[in-house]
Amino acid sequence: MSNESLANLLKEERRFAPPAELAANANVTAEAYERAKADRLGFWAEQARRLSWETEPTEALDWSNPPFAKWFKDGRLNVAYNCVDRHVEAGLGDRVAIHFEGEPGDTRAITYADLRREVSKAANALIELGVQTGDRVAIYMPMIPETVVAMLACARIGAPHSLVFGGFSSDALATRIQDADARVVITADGGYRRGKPSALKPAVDEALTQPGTEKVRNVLVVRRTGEETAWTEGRDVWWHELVDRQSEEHTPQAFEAEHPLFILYTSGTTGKPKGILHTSGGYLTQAAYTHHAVFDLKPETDVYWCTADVGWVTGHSYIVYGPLANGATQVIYEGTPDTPHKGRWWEIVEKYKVTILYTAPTAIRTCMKWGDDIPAKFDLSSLRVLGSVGEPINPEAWVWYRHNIGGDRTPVVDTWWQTETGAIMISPLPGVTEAKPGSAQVPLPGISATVVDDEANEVPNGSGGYLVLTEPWPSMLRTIWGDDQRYLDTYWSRFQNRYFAGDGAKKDEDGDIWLLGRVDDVMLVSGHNISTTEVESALVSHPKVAEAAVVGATDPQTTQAICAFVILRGSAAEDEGLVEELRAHVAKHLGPIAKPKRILPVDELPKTRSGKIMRRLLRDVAENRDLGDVTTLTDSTVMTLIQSKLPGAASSED
Ligand code: 6R9
Repeated sequence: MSNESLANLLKEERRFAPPAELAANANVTAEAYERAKADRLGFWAEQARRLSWETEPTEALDWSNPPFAKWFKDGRLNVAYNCVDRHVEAGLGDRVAIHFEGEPGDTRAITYADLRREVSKAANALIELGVQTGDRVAIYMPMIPETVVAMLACARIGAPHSLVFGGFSSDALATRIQDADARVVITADGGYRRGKPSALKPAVDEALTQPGTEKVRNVLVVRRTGEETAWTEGRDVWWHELVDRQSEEHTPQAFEAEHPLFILYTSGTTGKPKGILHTSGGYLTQAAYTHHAVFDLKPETDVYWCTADVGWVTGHSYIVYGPLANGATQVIYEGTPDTPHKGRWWEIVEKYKVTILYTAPTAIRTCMKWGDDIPAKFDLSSLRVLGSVGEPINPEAWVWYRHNIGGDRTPVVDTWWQTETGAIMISPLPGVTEAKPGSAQVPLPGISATVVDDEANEVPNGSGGYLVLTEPWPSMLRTIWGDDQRYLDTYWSRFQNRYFAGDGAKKDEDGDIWLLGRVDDVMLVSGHNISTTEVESALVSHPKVAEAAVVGATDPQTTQAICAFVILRGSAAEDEGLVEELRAHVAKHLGPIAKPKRILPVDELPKTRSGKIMRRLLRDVAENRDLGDVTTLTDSTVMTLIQSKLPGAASSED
């Protein structure tokens, strides 16, 4: 699409009605909001019946000791049975659960019957290693089917897993092993990334030399790359030697609905990472319901693909637990989107006839930067629903996604949620909501959220403030592992009886919710609160800008001064005139107060491995401070490059 027509689309402030056919056959219709409003707990009790319980729960919520929730507490179920066995028992054993696409081009189709065999064998293997119900298992793996099998095997025997993203360092892994007090680590020799094997096992070996990890008895190692791997006799065990010889029979035992399912660490802004604890029945209920409702999943015909890494919460809820509980067929891809060429994702969509795609704004903006001609070479006509998660999606990227990937046919669902919420909370419904590019819009049926001011008063339409969740929800975190007080302090102390999400938000004139980024990212400029997201969105709406990151730098005159880092689109030249043009463009969009004081064109932005911009580091640069911890960056050389571009800095070639 030409930049001009994109600008026109946006200017009209277009609304996108659901496609008629999708609306007519939608899994969830507008009536669900009414039903949930009339009887919220009854609504969730009804959703819990999507699952197969050994003992049906008689009560939805026990909130007698807030904010420590118990959902479906007298119900008993096995999560892995719900994700695997029950589909085989229903005669769907031949349905493909996972189409695996390795980065080098190797493929595997794994049916639900295959999955049951593999998960049963892995569960038997863990038992042979002495793993007992309640023991924690750390999983440090690439994006391969064994990762899903390992997670389900843990769930099957009631051993909570703790996934550590494969891109994390050995230090990050060691901290998480210590905090969760894990007994076994499941890993691989490595995986494929950017066309090469990338080792994982050495980081595990290194982590296990650190104090506090002594209780790890075994390391179970999947052979993926076949590269030479150091071996500790007696501790290390090959997956293919141990798992392959196990019995294919394993009878799943039911656990209480509140039995811990997993711990997943999220890096707080400061201090040690928080181990977010999720339990079984409520989590699976909401993961399954939201996957059914938000993506309109028709398990008989859809091919679903979530591009997240399984090491993030999106991978837990929307690769493993939600889709498999719903009996979906999905694609799992191991590698990077540009290997061996920048059209790899679109080639995969064409090959598997993917119908539902769920990805992140950072990936969409990268594809915009690479150019419209790349997806245009592939047949993407199978797609019918597109999803976005992880960050606010700016209207330009939203419209680009719908047009260039969705062929102007598909709804785009912008889904707001967090590791802590466990599942999607605020999102349009593809067959119901008239979509507004850039807005997550409305809480899902059964979810209560609003925006409040500093004094906890709900703000009127047209105003901004803090996003809060006003009622407990089934997939909510239960606590921070081993630290109930930190759970109370972090989420429940800012506003009484309300969960504070840490995000800024505004309500528009219709009451629809727009996310404005983390509140730590709101800038104070001459007495005005200005959201980094809004300035970034204004910058990206300029035809020459592909990506932008904005921070507030301490300033003697204005408290904070707006400092912007921009990546230019392919051919745009970097000169004095351009910086002035961009400053004027922001002033025109948001008013002169939001005009950035400095704009710095850069080649890359520092991002966490899940694609979120690390504004803390950019603030350090903008304030000429030494950089703190950069270990969670995808590419730590990015910061050196950015610093070398600062006026007065020595060139990195010197
Ligand atoms: C699922 C996930 C949570 C934070 C969250 C918010 C941001 C996620 C968003 C979004 C605007 C969306 N976020 N989805 N912001 N619109 N659709 O990303 O979990 O890694 O824990 O991050 O991500 O700031 O508070 P997590």
